[in-house]
Amino acid sequence: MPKALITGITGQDGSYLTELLLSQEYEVHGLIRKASTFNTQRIEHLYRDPHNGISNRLFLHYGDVANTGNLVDLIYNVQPDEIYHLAAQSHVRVSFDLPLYTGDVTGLGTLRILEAIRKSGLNTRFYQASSSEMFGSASPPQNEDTQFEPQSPYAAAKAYAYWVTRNYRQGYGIFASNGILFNHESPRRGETFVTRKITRALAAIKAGKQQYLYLGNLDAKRDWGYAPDYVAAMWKMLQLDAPDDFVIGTGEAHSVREFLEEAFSYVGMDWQEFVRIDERYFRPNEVDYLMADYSKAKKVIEWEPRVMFRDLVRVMVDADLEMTGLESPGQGRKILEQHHGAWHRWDSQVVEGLG
Ligand code: NAP
Ligand code: G4F
Repeated sequence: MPKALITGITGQDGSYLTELLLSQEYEVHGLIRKASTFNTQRIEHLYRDPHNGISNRLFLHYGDVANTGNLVDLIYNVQPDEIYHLAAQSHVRVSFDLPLYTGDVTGLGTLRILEAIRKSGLNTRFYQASSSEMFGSASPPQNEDTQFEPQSPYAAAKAYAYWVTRNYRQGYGIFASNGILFNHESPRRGETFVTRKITRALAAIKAGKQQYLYLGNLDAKRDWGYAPDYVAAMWKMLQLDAPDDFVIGTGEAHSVREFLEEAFSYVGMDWQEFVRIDERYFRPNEVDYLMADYSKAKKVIEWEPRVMFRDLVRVMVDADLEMTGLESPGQGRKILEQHHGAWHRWDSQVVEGLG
C-alpha cells in the first residue's frame, strides 16, 4: 500500500487530494495545525466515520511547517513514498500585511521539508504547490518557460520555494516536482478568495441575510479551474519516471466582473444592484492577467481540465445556495455527475465508492 504525507490536508486542495489518494488505496498521513476552533471540516467526512473503511487508512499528526523539528520526526516516522506539500499562508492580500510570516511559512516551509527528506535519506517523491502568482506581471499566456515577475510577498515566497525545489532535485537527486497551478476553486474554496466570496454572498443576498457585497478590483483576469481536476494533476506528476515542472490551468481567462455576471445571471439577478467597491480590497500591487498555456502537461502527463469557467461558476453557486438552505437551479450538480461521479461531492457526507 503506497503511503502519502500531505501538508495542508485541511485546506481546499488537501481535502480533494486525500479523497483521490484514499480512492487509490493509499495510506494517507496529514499534517494539521493545533487550533482553538475546528479546522478539519473539509476532511471530517473522511476520518470521523468508523464504518466507511477509510478512517483506518487516514492518520492526522499535529505540527507546523514553521517548525523544523516536528517535520524531521514526522517524515522519519511515517516514511512516506510521496509528500504533497500544500501547506502555506496562501492569501495574496494577507501576504502584504504579514510579509515575514508568509516568507517563513510559504517560502522556508518548503526548504524545511526538503531538508528533512535529504537528511532522512528516504527515497520520497516530493510535490511543491507552486503558483501562477509567480508569473505576476509577465504577459499571458504563461508556461514553464515564462519568466517570473512576482508582485507580492506571497508570490516571492512561492518563487523561492520553486527554486529550492529545483535545487534539491538537481543538487541531491531528490524526486522533487513543481506544479505551477493557476487559480482553482470549488465549493470548498476558502471564503475570503474572490470566487467563493461572490458565491457565498450571492446565496446570503438571496436568503435576505446580506444586502451588499463589497469587493476590490473587478478588472483582474484569472484562469479559474476546478480544484478536483487539479489535484489529479499533482498525483500524475509524482507517477512519472523523472521529476519535472508543469503548468496546470484551463487556458481561458475571465475577469472578476465576468465571474459576477455569470454567477448572478445564472439565478436571474443583476450583480450591479448588489456589488459595491471597497478600497480595502485593493492590493499594493496587482496581478492583472493570468492565463495558462498547459500544453506540456497535456502532452506529458495527459492532463486536461474537465470543468471550465461557466460550469465552475454554476457548481459553486449551486453549492452555496444549497448550503444556505435554498433551492438551486441544479446545473452545477448535473455537471459534476457528468464529469466526476460521486467521489468528491461538495457536501461533507461520507464519500461513496471508497473504502
Ligand atoms: P488553503 O485552502 O488556504 O489551505 C492551506 C493549508 O495550509 C491549510 O490546510 C492550512 O491549515 C495549512 N497551513 C497554513 N499554514 C500552515 C503552517 N504554518 N503549518 C502547517 N499547515 C499550515 O490553500 P489551497 O487553496 O488548498 O492551496 C493549496 C496550496 O496550493 C497552497 O500552498 C497554495 O498556496 C497553493 N496554490 C493554490 C492555488 C489555488 O488557486 N487554490 C493555486 C496555486 C497554488 P489550516 O486549515 O489550519 O489553516
Ligand atoms: O481570489 P483571489 O484572492 O486570488 P489570487 O490573488 O489570484 O490568489 C489565488 O490564486 C493563486 C494562483 O494564481 C494562488 F497561488 C493563491 O494561493 C490564491 O489561491 O483574488 C483574485 C483576484 C485578484 O486580482 C483580486 O485583487 O480578485 C481580485 N479581487 C477583487 N475583489 C478580490 C476582491 N480578491 C479577494 N480575495 N477579495 C476581494 O474582495
